[in-house]
Amino acid sequence: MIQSLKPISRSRVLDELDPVAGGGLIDRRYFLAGGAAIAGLLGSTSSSASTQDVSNALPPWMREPGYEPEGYGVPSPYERPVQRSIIQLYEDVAPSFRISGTPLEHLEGTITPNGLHFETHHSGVPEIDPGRHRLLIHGLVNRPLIFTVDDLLRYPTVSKTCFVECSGNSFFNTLPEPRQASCGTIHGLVSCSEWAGIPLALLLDEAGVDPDAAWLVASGADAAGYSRSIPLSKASDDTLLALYQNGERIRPEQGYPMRLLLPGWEASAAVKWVHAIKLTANPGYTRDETSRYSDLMADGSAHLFTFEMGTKSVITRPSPGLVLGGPGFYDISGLAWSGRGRIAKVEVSADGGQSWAEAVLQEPVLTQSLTRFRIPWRWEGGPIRLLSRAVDEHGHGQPSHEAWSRQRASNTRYHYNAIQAWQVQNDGRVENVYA
Ligand SMILES: Nc1nc2c(c(=O)[nH]1)N[C@H]1C(S)=C(S)[C@@H](COP(=O)(O)O)O[C@H]1N2
Ligand SMILES: [Mo]
Repeated sequence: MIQSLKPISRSRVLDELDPVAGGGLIDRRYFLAGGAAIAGLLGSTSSSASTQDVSNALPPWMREPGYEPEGYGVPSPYERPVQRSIIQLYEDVAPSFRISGTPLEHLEGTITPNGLHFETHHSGVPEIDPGRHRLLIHGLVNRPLIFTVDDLLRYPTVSKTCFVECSGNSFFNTLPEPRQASCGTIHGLVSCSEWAGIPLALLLDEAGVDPDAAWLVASGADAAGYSRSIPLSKASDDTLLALYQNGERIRPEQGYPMRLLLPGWEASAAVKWVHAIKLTANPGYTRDETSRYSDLMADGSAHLFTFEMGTKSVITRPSPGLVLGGPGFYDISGLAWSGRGRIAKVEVSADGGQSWAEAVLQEPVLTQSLTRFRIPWRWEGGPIRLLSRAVDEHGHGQPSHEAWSRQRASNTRYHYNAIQAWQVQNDGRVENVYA
């Protein structure tokens, strides 16, 4: 779906605003000023109404009672076009492998609706009967344990808001030429939810971890038997056995009835439908972590177990999938995140990187979570290049596309976190470019 963005046309208030950087960026403090200024600005978008318009045009929903509510709601039918973009990657070798990106360009705020969470399935979505699902903890432990779902639901629960990002997110940008696709297709293998579940440390403690154990191998109950090795240090730190996603039990696509959640680490290691956790002295070097998810570098080396996700940002509005409906005022809006902590600063450029202005970060800025940034902008029409760059609280920023590509082998596609540039065309269309 390509959606047209309507600008706010000129007004006295807008014309008085001072630019802070090239290409029409306006001081972010404008958003912070709130109240009067915003009201003046909105006044200029709506057309003036008369009492006659209002009474003549009574729509049907104002004349008769509406439909009966249902026990579980769905979005308005008018929002049906807002969908994940589903891609089949390996048609020949793995026909049930699917990825689907969150349609970032159509969403606001930082929490991903459950029905639009991105997905990666190596062999489809298993239909698990929770009554028959078991979690086994074994290997280098004092006493192997088996849990039912009901057992686990009685444990003390904690919740954590964090992003989940596939290490293959943005892989289109590792191709020699920039692919033209929607923002969500390119960058949507990232989502953010409030997860709740049991600290894995609690269950490991109950099993009694042998001092020789330094890793665990977690396996899923899908037909792929998807398995990944995780260092014990992470498993006994902030790893969750997640049972809930944004308040409700985890969706089948996200791992119902339970999955691992590794805040800040690549989602690929967060085993869904987890049913076995084996404590080991060494990594398992499973198929799923050797055939994929290792980083090939330009010097010929391969980096395994590069779990932490880098600092990243992307402007979601405007972005490909949206079209600017003419010159005027827009609010540039985007997402920034870092696997290492909080986002400290996001800067935006509207002149291809010659000048930059600081965006507003929407509170609360949570660690290892999507952070919304915004900056007001006046588009005069004509081609313009928009970029964003984020820095986290530890000073980690984003490389240029060129710098990222220089370090990596030409056929690698994981952990891409370079600065994204969007080219706004004369006609308001937005294209993916490398800068
Ligand atoms: N059992 C199992 N776990 C899995 C996968 C899978 O195919 N099977 N895919 C992994 C990959 S590659 C990613 S990116 C995340 C995706 O999580 P999501 O589908 O909830 O977004 O799950 C991971 N855990
Ligand atoms: Mo992934």
